[in-house]
Amino acid sequence: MKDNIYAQPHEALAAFQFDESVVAVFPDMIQRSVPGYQTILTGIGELTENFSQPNSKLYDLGCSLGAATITMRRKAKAGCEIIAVDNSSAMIERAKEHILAFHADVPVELLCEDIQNVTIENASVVVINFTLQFIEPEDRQALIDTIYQGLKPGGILILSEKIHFEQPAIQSAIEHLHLQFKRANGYSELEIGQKRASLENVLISDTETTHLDRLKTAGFDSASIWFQAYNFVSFLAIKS
Ligand code: GEK
Repeated sequence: MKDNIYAQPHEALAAFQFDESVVAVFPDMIQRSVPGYQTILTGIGELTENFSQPNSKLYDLGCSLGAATITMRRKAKAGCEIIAVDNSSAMIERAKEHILAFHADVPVELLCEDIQNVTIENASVVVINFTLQFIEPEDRQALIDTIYQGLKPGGILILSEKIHFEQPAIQSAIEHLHLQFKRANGYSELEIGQKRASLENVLISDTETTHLDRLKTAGFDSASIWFQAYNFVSFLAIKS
């Protein structure tokens, strides 16, 4: 279903929420808004094949409709279990239907919960695909610390985020590329403007340096960007 949530003028723009109206159009919305989304999902599958460990847990934190869960499930090693978490009940209900539609041996537990309250244990792969950016900035380090502690040696964190750039000229040039991407995907100026206003103070981006420093502080001594499309990046951090 096509995303036209912001196609008409909204008199009072409410802060963006992952409610039923968003769930209905979510696959279309994320494909048309996030450059590289599909390639990141493919990479999550490949990294799961390489790094999942038999009889361990895989986590998809902020799972939405379960796109990353579905790609991990195809590639996970024997005896793995996936825990997929989202605090929007509308997302979790729809994710259940999506995931049940695919037959696989790897069990999936779906939790409607704040990702900050989830116990991470015996983990070989943890994915946070475009969700840390919705957590209060002062709470982000604690979450990354918890993930590091719950990972087994050799386990990985895949963290995808929208970022911003320290140099204003670079920020403006790359933001323009993203705007052109949305225009090319059929979003009008009205839609782009209203969506941006509704995400203000809801999606708070960090810089690449802030992310890498946070990963290092948590204990990861190997961490790098493995994918970037404009201002959308994915980091790979490996626990030694
Ligand atoms: C994908 N990973 O398709 N606890 C749990 N869930 C949360 C929280 C929180 N504190 N805050 C936000 N969410 C997905 C895409 S979307 C990204 C992730 C986007 C959830 C929220 O309900 C939404 O489903 C998801 O995080 C972010 O690979 O829409 O830009």
